[in-house]
Amino acid sequence: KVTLTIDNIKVEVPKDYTILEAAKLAGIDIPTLCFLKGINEVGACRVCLVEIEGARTLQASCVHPVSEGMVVKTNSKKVRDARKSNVELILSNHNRECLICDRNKNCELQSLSEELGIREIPFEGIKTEAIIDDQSFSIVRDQSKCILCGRCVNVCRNIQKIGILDFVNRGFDTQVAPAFGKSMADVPCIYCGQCIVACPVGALKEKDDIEKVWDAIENPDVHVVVQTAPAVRAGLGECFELPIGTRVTGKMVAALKRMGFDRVYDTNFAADLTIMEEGHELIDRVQNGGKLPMITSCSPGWIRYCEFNYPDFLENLSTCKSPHQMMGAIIKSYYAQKKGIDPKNIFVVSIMPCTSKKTECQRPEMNSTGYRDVDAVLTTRELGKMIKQARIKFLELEDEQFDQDLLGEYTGAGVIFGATGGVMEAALRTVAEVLEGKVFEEVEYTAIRGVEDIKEATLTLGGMEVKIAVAHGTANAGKLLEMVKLGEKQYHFIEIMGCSGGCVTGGGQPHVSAKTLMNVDVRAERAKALYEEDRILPIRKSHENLQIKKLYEDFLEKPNSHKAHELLHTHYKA
Ligand code: HC1
Ligand code: SF4
Repeated sequence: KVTLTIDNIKVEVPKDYTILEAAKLAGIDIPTLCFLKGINEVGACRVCLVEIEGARTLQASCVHPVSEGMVVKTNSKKVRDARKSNVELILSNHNRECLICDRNKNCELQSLSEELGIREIPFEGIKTEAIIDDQSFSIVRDQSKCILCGRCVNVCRNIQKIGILDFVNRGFDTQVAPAFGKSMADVPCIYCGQCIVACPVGALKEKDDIEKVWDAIENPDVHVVVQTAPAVRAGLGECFELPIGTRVTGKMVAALKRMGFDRVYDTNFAADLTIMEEGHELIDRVQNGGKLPMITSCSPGWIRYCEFNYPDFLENLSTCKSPHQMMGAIIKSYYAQKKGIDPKNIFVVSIMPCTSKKTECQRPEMNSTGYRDVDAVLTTRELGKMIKQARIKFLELEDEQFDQDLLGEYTGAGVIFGATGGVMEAALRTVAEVLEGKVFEEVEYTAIRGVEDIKEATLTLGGMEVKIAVAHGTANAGKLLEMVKLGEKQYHFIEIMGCSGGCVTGGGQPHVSAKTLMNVDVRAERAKALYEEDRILPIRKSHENLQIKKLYEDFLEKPNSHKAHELLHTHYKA
């Protein structure tokens, strides 16, 4: 430990701390901009400057280590002036159309310039060319708003181990972009959106599909069915200033009904359906010598990662489509039939915590009824905006229930899909009972919960040892697959999600400021909301969902039937 003095406060901290960390411990707030805990600690923006007694120049506190007896000032005139000039410099080459920016009132640069009292920009100069790349279905990049902080670069390179975005050119022409001037549509980007979540400003955002959905709602000839992903309920409240991890299922449903959707369903129903299909697929592969390990296929970011980087494992992927695509296919077949609605007049909207799903729903194979399974995907953030556009007082809404008929029931197993380990746990709840032929009281598989990088367990099911593993974030996925490839590890079943933490921290979830991220593990907080909902639901196993049973009886026959394959399964090709 070392002792130092910051703004006249003595503080004792571990000796590997930075000044920024020490200040935080002493309750002193130093502003930051490029800093993102554990992801981007590079001291590039020089906003977190502090004065150290005896040092000739001001130092970036996010990278400067503490030392014994150090005396630091975080708020001297010299510090304040330098900080202000640095932010003014950034602003001098920034597209300052804040009023019409996607991040208006939710921008770290905007808040910072307000806090620092910036009222004019002394050095007006030439601005970076406004290159807007909106070619992909998922992500829009606006160069004129980029502040070169490097947060997206490092999240993509180090957390996802993909490296799509990088600094290109030099000096004033420096940009953050894919290499060789390519569009994000033409590189092996998996559209996970983690770069969007990391961006402090409006340089990266999702492709906006809001108007398309308002138009469908407005059209009297179109029957608009909306479904919400498990993780949305754990994030949406943050758009309305509720604490991270507040579960807002009932208010979300109430809002969707007021917005004018004809039907409001939960993707959880289809998560239960996925478990029926995927669980039986696993049993079949294990018993009949199919390709193992079987790997989950619900995360489209992970699927793209596999297609680009591990094509040898494509046969290991479960052939199941992701739950929301299954839901779309069932809505345009079974539901359409039962309700007597022509599927050509049905428009399915998925509200997802994910930006990759915007691309997934456009994949050519996702149209097993002859119509798109899903017509539009909106992120949690976009739903938050629509609720505000509709001037709905979200916080005052009384809880309402999802529509109950046909596809309205869901179990706890479906809800936990949204957290890393959840799909695996949900599958085990069903597979264990099918293989053992008895009912288990205990349904919680805690070994595979939590945010550890790679989780493993060995279970005895039906007299057989079953080895399972769970990885989240593509860097961990790559690590796990390398071990499998080298024969160092053997498993029967693997769950992989493209984003660290699983869907709860998907690229479409509300932005959390770098300041908040210093104190909270958002992955764990949001996951709690899902485990809480699981615990209070009367049914917690997918195979006990009565409407799923009915769907098989009336329509699909049995898991992995010919019809189920036609509608709910696919094949991924390199
Ligand atoms: Fe997910 Fe899934 S859990 S992929 O994370 O399998 O997005 O929430 O909807 O489809 O159910 C996302 C979440 C989501 C699907 C389900
Ligand atoms: Fe990288 Fe994901 Fe962003 Fe693509 S979407 S650039 S893979 S972080």
